[in-house]
Amino acid sequence: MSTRRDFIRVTALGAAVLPLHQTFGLGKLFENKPIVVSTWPNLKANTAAWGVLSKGGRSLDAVEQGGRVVEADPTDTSVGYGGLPDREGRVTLDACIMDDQGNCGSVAFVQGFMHPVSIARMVMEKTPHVMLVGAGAEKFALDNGFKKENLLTPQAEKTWKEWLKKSEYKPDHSIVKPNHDTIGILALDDQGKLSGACTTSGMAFKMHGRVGDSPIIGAGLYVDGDVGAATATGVGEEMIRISGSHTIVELMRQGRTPQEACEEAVKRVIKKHGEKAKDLSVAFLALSKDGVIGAYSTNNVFSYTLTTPDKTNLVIKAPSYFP
Ligand code: SD4
Repeated sequence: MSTRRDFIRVTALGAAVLPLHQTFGLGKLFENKPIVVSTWPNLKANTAAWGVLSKGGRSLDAVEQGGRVVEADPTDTSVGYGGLPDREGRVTLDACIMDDQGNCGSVAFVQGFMHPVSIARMVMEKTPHVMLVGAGAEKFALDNGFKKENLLTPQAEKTWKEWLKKSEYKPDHSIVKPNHDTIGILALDDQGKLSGACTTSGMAFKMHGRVGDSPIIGAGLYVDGDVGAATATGVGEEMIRISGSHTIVELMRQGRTPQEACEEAVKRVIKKHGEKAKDLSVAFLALSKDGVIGAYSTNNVFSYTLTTPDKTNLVIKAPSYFP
């Protein structure tokens, strides 16, 4: 059954208004490449990625560019500049990137750099490692020409000071609005190559040193060029526990559709938490190598943004376990 809540009209890019994920988004095979899909209403990210893909560029460049736009946006309080700090008032960032060949790079607990997704890409391309964290990642960034800057905006500082009055940590993604909008972005280029990236400032007011799912290959992001890709948003501890994105890609390899695979991953979270998962947002987005999309969430807060060659940009409400 269609409802108005199944999609949100997109005006920023002059998009066509098309109905429902049932007929348009989820489960449909997009034969015409390229495709880009990202978590939350992330039109800026998709537009940046599309700028690369529409010129025949690589999906790896597209997902990096998509992530960078959100990292530089001070109004997104879950990613990069303007991200809400931890409980000590420090903005600490996590990001990763992966291509269709199993190449991947990741940084976690990085402070003072606007573009962790690009540092992650450099880890992938210039080091023998997959993941650098904290001071080591920051030194690597400085050595490679990244500029150190203050990422705590006056607005984020104000929100943190307000939070300090009660100092109550609620990892409830649906209620704590500022925790939304971590970007996970998946792209399929016109050569049929898949890539993904994920970047975040993590859960607002987390403990200093906490790292979520977003920089962890297999939890917040996984790509296998022979199968598909998946990414996640929500309370990262839950995705880590089930290796969520890797689980989804493996289920797809075994023949599940991207939608079925996302639903199974969410059900594993539900199995642990039962009714409590209503207040525990965990959402997955998947794209198969053929261009089929899946999206599913524990609760009714998740939407994703889809861009395809017919110049459609849609923000689409994902189905959820709890209505
Ligand atoms: C984390 N998964 O650090 C991230 C938070 C998130 O939108 O997705 N925010 O746990």
